[in-house]
Amino acid sequence: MAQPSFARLSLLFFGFLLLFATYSWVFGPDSGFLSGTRVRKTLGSDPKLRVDHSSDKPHHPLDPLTVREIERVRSILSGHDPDFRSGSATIHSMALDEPDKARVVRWKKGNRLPSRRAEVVALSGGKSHVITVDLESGRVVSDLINPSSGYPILTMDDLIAASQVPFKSIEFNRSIEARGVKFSDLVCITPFAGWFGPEEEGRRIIRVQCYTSKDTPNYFMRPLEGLYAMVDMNKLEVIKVVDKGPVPIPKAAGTEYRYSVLNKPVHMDPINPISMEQPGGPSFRVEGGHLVKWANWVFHVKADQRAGMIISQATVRDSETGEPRSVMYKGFPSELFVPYMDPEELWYYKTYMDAGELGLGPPAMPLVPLNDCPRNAYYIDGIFASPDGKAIVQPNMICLFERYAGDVSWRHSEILIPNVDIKEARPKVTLVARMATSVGNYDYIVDWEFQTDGLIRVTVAASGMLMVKGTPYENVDDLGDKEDDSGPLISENVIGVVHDHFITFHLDMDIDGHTNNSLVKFHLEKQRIPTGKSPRKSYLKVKKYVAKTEKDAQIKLNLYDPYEFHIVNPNRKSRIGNPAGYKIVPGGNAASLLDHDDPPQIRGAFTNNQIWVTQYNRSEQFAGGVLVYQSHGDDTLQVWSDRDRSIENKDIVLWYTLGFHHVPCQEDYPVMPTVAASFELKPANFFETNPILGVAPFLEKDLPVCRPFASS
Ligand SMILES: *[C@@H]1O[C@H](CO)[C@@H](O)[C@H](O)[C@H]1NC(C)=O
Ligand SMILES: *[C@@H]1O[C@H](CO)[C@@H](O)[C@H](O)[C@H]1NC(C)=O
Ligand SMILES: *[C@@H]1O[C@H](CO)[C@@H](O)[C@H](O)[C@H]1NC(C)=O
Ligand SMILES: [Cu+2]
Repeated sequence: MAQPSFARLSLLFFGFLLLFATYSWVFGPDSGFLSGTRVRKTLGSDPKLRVDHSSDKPHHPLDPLTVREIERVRSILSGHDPDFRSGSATIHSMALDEPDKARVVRWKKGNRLPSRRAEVVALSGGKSHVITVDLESGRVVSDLINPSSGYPILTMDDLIAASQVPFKSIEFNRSIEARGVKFSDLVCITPFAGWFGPEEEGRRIIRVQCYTSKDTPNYFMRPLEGLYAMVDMNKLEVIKVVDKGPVPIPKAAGTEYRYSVLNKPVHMDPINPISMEQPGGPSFRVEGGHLVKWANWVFHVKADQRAGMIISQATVRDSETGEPRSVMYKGFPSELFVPYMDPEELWYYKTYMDAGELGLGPPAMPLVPLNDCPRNAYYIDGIFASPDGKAIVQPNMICLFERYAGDVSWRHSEILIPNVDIKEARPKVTLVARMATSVGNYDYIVDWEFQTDGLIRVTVAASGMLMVKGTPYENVDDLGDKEDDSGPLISENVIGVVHDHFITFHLDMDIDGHTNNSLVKFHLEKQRIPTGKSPRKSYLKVKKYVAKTEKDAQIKLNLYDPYEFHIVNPNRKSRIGNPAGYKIVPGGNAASLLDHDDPPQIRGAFTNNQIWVTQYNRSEQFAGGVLVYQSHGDDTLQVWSDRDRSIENKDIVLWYTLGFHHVPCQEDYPVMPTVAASFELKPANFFETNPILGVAPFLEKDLPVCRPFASS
């Protein structure tokens, strides 16, 4: 057997993240997450428009840490703890420690910025540290050691190192050899540990599972089933190797997905390229790199290592007065939960929480112009800290674009008035902020879409590769009544294991001010009509309930017991006395059906309800806790909400979980077409009337011959 070179090994064994490969592809081998600062940006595909971030300054209190600030945090930490200087302490996440809300809300352009702080989550001496660093004074303000169960986000270095550990074991090597796979064809991924009891305590553990990339880049479809190694990530030792015996490895044929290699005829008439042109240029501006102004909206957008993308201070102008009115202080995907439905030893632990275990930011690769985002898109970079505290740039991580999908924003035509011809229709143009993150096999595309009528739509689309299981069966008929209960056969020797995806959004609604909001539940109650009163026998009546405490706001959706859920400001009334509000409008959804005593569900307890409202608490941002890896579920949204604090006429936070049950099918192979679900935040008695009544229609004369216009 040919001995692979070390370089080849490290490329092959990079584990969970294709990230590394892409970093070196983007930056060249000497840069990216693994080393050094590379500070530049590409706009669209034009390399001439790269932006240098090395001297960026913050312009707004919520602007993310700059390259210089990250470097400063690094030097402050080196002074604080010699382990940072020597490199034995590692930085797992770093973000702006946002100033108090009251300070941010009072801040106006031209004011001095509130003092800049960073929150660093690090591992030092096997312990988790949550460190607050003040950049102005150059001091560490606090250093909490093991504040809860769990460990910080995994770093790329963790995953690379862990994926190589099994090869220290002769037993593991023999298991690979027994499967007839060349070491040079292996790609090993690192499924996260979950948490299943005290024997896993006191050490960071991870599993390593391998695939073959022979004749395909889509190794995810070619598992070496029946084998894993459990690894101690601190000691870089094998804890155990589990080999249940070889299972036939699915074939490579049919797994290719790259257009340049595939050469597969599509039996359809070709679609000519389409793009939306804006002859007058874009209608939005981005000030200071993060503050977006479009139509009647202003909001702040930034990349974040953990949440991927954060929208802050979304403010809409009043349609009557022009007054800027606050809608949402902060919105972001707070945690994900992706439990697989196979209790077997090789699969039971696969219960991912990708935001807190991995972070959605670093795997959010540069977006692909014209395909991930339309031609008129503007791109924003992400800036993160590497494990050794250096700044790294993720170019083109977020895109912003105006969307015109040919939809109608309102219309009416009138026929009953004699001699009056009325046909009024208005086009719907929206503004989208998008990020796409590739957390291992899966890709999530997260969109925040703003409409001029005040509606915000949040959409999550899932694509990428299934996590599949090898099986000896090649045909459903061979399975007979032995049908594998972990999922359907989707190709020869491939089972698509059933699983769920849940994405829990933190939605800090601030309707007209940041302190005084309430949750009002509008219950649609069926009334039975006494015989003889009406030809009808039943109807719906709406009854209002104001939620008093957090337990009144632990909400499960039910089609046969419908409610509307409004966040209102009881102190801000419309002309006719309705409190100004926004309602959350759920879309297609799924609930977690796991039992509440099941360890993954205890950790993922933020999915016990689809909607929650909690009292604002600046420490309660991440629904699965600050430290999620191997957490026991002692710091989740369920725990906070069970404190049952008052939520009436208070600063409150809305949480919404969007979910999919995923029963795989053949179309999901070898890469799945996107599946999307969304929810809306919709004004409800917020405006006095239809806020876009006065908006002009489009006219032919305003749209001359299309010419390409690089809007960014
Ligand atoms: C296992 O195989 C790899 C790749 O051939 C090799 O580098 C490693 O030394 C082997 N491990 C042992 C314990 O022999
Ligand atoms: C707003 O909330 C604060 C804090 O809960 C409370 O003291 C104040 O009375 C409220 N204002 C109104 C107008 O209800
Ligand atoms: C705020 O949140 C933290 C973390 O959950 C908790 O320790 C603290 O008690 C909370 N404060 C209040 C007033 O609920
Ligand atoms: Cu899925």
